[in-house]
Amino acid sequence: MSHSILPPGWSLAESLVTPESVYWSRRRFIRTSAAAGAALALGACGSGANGETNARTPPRPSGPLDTIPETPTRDLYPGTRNPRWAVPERPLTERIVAATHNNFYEFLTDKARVWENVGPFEARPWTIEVTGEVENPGTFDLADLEREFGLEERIYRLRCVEAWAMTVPWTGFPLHRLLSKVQPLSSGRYVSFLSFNRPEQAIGQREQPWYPWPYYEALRMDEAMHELTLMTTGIYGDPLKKQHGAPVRIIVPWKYGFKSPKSVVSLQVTRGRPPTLWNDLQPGEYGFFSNVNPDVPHPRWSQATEELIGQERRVETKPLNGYAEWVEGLYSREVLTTLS
Ligand SMILES: Nc1nc2c(c(=O)[nH]1)N[C@H]1C(S)=C(S)[C@@H](COP(=O)(O)O)O[C@H]1N2
Ligand SMILES: [Mo]
Repeated sequence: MSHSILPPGWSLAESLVTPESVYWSRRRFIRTSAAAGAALALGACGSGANGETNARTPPRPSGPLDTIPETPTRDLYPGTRNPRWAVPERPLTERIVAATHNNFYEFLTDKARVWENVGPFEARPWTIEVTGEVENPGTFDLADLEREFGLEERIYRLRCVEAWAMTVPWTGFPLHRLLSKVQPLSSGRYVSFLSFNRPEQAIGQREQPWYPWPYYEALRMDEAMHELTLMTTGIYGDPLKKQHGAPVRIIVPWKYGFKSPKSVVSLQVTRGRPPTLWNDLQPGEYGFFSNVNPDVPHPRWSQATEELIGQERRVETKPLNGYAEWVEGLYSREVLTTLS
């Protein structure tokens, strides 16, 4: 078995056959939903593949949509749609397509089958610890934060560095709400994020020990405070499915997807620039900023176009993923024109 590091683009060739893998995962879904339907007809206490909260999530989900953890804030979903953030030029990705095309290496590197492995992961209850250069550090219950800040729905483009893309309705609250609550000191110039570390619940953490778990990412303070940066707790009007990073992940829509860490357990506000996982593993391929830029190719492939997953077509990639008018002012020319 190879123990070499497999960077986000290792399976690019596979992405060329994605319509087929989507097709096969749909077949599997149709089969498993039929089985779930039969179980219901027999009076089994079904965990429906319909987005309902499950009393207990079984070790193996019955289908890709059956991975929503029991959520104490279920009544807050769907959040209020914020019409300011829409993607008028292309349709939403279908929820089953999004649920069966995931990068979540803590579970599996095969995107079509991540969902099959997330059952043992306990996504609620959940706390977020905030430490570092802040006035009010603390550990916050996610449900309390959701109630305090309220939830809104925003449709964003999602662009993976592997040159595929989706169009997704996320639910959440802006990260700046949480940061304002803890009050960063003037010495706090960056925010780093840590994902969970539970090898007993995540087969990919057990079986791929060569990745430096837990997943770690970071933003500059102005990026973290930007209105677009979303603490994301839901997708398609429901709480996040586990394969999308339940119960809370960051979404930074103008950056490549790996800058949006899933299942985040802590934030640290720091003086210096924190290390980030993919930049540490392959600095020549993945920069700290990693803003979407069609004019700067990855060293191994072009970033000029992207495949819209589930639609079997490619479109041109937009500078800063279509968010240039809101975020271009954050960056120097150097950052905007190079792999940085
Ligand atoms: N903890 C963690 N976060 C992660 C990843 C991961 O493997 N682990 N993959 C990233 C990548 S490469 C992408 S493209 C997006 C995919 O999000 P989605 O599966 O919800 O579409 O999650 C990002 N966040
Ligand atoms: Mo990605």
